[in-house]
Amino acid sequence: MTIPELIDVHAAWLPPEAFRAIGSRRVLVHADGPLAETVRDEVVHACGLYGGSVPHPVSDQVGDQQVDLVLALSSMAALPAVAEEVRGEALREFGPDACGAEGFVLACRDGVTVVLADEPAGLLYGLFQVVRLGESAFGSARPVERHRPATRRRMIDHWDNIDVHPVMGQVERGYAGGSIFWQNGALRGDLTRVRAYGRLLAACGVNAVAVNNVNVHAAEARLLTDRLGDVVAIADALRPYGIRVHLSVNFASPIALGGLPTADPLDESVREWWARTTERVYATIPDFGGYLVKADSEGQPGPFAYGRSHADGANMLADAAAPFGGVVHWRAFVYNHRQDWRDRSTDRARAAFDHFAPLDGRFRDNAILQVKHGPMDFQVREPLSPVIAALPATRLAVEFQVTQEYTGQQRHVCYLAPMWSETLGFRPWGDGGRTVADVVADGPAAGGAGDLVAVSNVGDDPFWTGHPLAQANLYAFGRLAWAPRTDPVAILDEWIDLTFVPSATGDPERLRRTLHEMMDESWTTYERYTAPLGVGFMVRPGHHYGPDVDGYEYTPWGTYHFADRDGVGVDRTRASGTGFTGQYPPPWSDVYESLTECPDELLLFFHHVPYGHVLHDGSTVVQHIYDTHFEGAERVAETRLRWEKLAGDGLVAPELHARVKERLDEQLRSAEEWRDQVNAYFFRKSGVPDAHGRRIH
Ligand code: GCW
Repeated sequence: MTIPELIDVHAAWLPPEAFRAIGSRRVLVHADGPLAETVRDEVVHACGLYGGSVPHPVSDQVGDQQVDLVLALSSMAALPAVAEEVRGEALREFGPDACGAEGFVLACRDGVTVVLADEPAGLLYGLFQVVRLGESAFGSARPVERHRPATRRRMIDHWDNIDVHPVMGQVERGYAGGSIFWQNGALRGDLTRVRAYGRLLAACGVNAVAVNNVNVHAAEARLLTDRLGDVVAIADALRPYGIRVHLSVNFASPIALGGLPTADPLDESVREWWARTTERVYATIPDFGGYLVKADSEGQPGPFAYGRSHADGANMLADAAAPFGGVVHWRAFVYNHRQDWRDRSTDRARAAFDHFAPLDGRFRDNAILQVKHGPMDFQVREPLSPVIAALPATRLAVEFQVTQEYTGQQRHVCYLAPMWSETLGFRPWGDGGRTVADVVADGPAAGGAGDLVAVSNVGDDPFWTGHPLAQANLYAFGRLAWAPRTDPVAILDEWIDLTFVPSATGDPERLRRTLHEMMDESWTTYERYTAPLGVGFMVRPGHHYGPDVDGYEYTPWGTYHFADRDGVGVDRTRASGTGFTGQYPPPWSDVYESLTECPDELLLFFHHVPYGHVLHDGSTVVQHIYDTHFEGAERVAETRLRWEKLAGDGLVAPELHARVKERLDEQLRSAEEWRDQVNAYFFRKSGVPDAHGRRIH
């Protein structure tokens, strides 16, 4: 295999220079299997660039070979002496199953760096860990450390269509151009970019990709049957980097593709159709990952049409996939999107729990309930979805959105890892209880580890993600899915060190400092100038970019803020509201219920309060809105100036500098528009002037 190299496409976090430390050394790769070939090819490629060498492991001489880096399977009969020592120590310290299917141990002693893994996938991840460490992987002694992913599947879901959809475009909620898989209604002829993508994903730990949109339109439905060849080709391109391919399927496929009169999950002919179809998929792609399903949601077909439950629907597909080791990711994003805004008893936030909590224990082992991290829809601030704490006997996947649908659409800088990290560290059962990361990692009492999933932000844009700094979100998702407790600031450091530092001339410290200043708090900056205190939305309907405070207020979508002349917010209490707070276990059911205990940042998610309500910091709600909106826009102006100062210093490539600058200009324009619309709106509603007398229109 040749290492995928692209012209005119940004190298993201794998520029050739990131391999300098490895490529200038003597490296022994001692392993068999297809992924081991990838490791070898990577090392050979790097050494070709930087003058290192890759001696062949000749088994009876392996022990004597003089090398700087050993990448070996721990099962190999003969290892160099230091690697033998590391193997022995790892065994003593971590036991026989030290690494599992994807982990590795890393050590450096006597000047030799050693990576050992039980399976080739572990070696691949170990190699990329050495890339991350760069020079610091070599030379000085490093005790044996073990790295194992916390989650079974670290998955990216593409919302790509084959065709360009009249409203949504080719990539639904995509802000980085067209699909990297399809063009002009067909699979792209050259999949080098897909291979390069797989390589980037492996380098941050991702091991699964769903290739098509969960809203499965007519052409895309056929990927399951007569267009399966497209999926085969994508799987072939991603396989060398340890990535399995999954497919979004349409629940009504037996009707649309199979010509059956029904898609009833309990109908024998329907079950038979799925069984046969799935058998064919696995005969063609033996390592196929499984199905992803959005059913009875936003117009997609599902089991409700037949009076069946979501467990019936998911289990039918799970049964079809089970003989081949496949899984079904069944989305919990089910709610009534045709609600009457006048109906105050329906609360969209409640929907997923109401639908799925009663089904706990009824899902097959290979059916995984995929839950958006918040109860609404990827807003800049939401509480945790109570579903995550409500199904102890069901396998869960938590879904994040790397694509910045509601967080600036890759025109705004918004580093999302701090938000995800907060979610993963949240303790649904209170202090001393398990975290979300624990729930995902350990799985239900009965099953194995769960999954972390995110919606992709990648397209055919030369910078992959439209906004070059949005690459950090994809990288950070992978790293958090591997190790959920990692500090997002440390992840950003890694990303900067890989993406920019190796090729920067000048003072990399300055670059690092500037990027941290621009990105570390960009999420809360975005929150400051958009919808306040957890209330959400206030975006333009349809495309969801830019402010429109009442845009969704009288729509059927269930996303309201209820602002009037006296106050704002959604009463979700048990005492007087929709009762949503009761979906949480204690202590949160009480904390959120209580007006005094509810955290400020979620106040308007749970309560309707007067504008004069005093927050914990002593400010009133309306003054808080003014202050944060002025401050948010100011912060964006500062961010923009910081970036301008980096121009022309050789710290970042001129094209990249120009692209980020153009986006920052737009971010500032948009942030000011948000500030002015939101402030004007609340000033006009409340009549309360700004305590600091600033200009409100
Ligand atoms: O956030 C909403 C988006 C839809 C999306 C849906 C979902 C794929 O606006 O575009 O559809 O969520 O998650 O299914």
